[in-house]
Amino acid sequence: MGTKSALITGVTGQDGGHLTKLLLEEGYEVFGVIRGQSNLKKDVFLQEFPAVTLIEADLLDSSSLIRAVEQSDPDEFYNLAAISHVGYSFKNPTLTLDTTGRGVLNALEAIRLTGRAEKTKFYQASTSEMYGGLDYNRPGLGYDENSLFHPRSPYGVAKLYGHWITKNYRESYGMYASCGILFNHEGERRGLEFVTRKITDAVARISLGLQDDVQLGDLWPKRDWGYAGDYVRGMWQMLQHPEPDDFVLATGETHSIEEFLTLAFAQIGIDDWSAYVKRNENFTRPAEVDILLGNPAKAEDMLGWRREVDFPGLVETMVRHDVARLSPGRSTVGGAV
Ligand code: NAP
Ligand code: G4F
Repeated sequence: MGTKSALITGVTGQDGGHLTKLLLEEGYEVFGVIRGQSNLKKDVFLQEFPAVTLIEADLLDSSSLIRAVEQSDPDEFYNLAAISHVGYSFKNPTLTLDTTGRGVLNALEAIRLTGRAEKTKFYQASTSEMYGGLDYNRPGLGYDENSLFHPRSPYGVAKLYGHWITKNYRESYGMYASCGILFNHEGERRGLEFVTRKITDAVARISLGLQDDVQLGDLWPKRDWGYAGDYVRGMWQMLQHPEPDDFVLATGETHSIEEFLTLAFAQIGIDDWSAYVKRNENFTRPAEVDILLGNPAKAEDMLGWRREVDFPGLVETMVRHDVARLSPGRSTVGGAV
């Protein structure tokens, strides 16, 4: 078989960077959807991944997605693009619905309307935010592919639409369309607006005397936090499976933000971090997801997926990366900020 081609939306995001690296290593011809008009963003991306062909398109613009599919003629289409910040989704719910929800339909239609329903395998980036983490709906072994959904944000509700429209296109048109229900995954490419990276960036700055403290919202919520590099391997494994299906990727452990803070500050020799963390109501949400814990047994059994990085290893990697990045005379690693 000749070289496989892949089209990635959200290629400039955290997972887009990790997945691009993986697919290039696997010998794919990679095409990435880039939106907006920023030459800087394109240049930064192409500096790290010169072999990738970037196509200007937007999830909100169906015709641009059709053009992207025609140009790339992909064997695999990874739909990673979204408004992905939960807090932002409360402030911009309509844009979130259009992008994170209807955008998935636009992507599926671009495949179907260009006559590629039998050729192109589709991956949808579903999320553990669809479960909601409430007391009444918390299976002891963690959420799996059959658990109840109770989304708690405009983001979660929009993702639930994307999840079901993907399953619907699988059932209606026989498309190879799979959903990865991924629990939180982090790392050196994580956006600075998400809590883990906000903390490791601040801890690095505090250790270097560049910042005095960090302002955060609620510290009690718990998340099942893994490493993004492990999770994009799982996405790819899903599309190599003989049949389309849905899979949870998670670590099977849950930790509070307080625990993350303790490990992160310990990296710079601070045991009591209370003086460095200030509460700011602006970072709380109208509805919170209390506890997320995932059960990845199906992906482990059927795909042979394993996560390699554990929770302490994740925190250590992120703090070390940010200290190195911010230290005088040191440059950034790859495309990660
Ligand atoms: P991310 O870093 O926020 O990246 C989101 C990407 O979407 C960016 O490249 C962004 O482009 C692009 N995008 C936003 N609106 C767009 C539009 N209208 N048209 C085209 N592209 C658009 O997200 P991530 O952490 O890599 O996550 C990847 C996907 O997995 C997302 O769908 C997210 O919701 C989902 N997910 C993430 C996690 C997690 O823990 N990371 C867990 C479960 C599911 P710009 O660079 O132009 O802004
Ligand atoms: O880092 P977060 O913004 O991630 P969240 O809301 O769990 O969502 C992430 O994971 C989802 C998978 O479950 C993805 F689908 C989604 O796209 C995204 O990648 O917030 C984590 C927790 C929340 O409980 C939040 O309320 O941290 C709490 N938090 C406390 N202070 C904060 C802050 N979150 C952010 N972003 N910033 C704060 O200052």
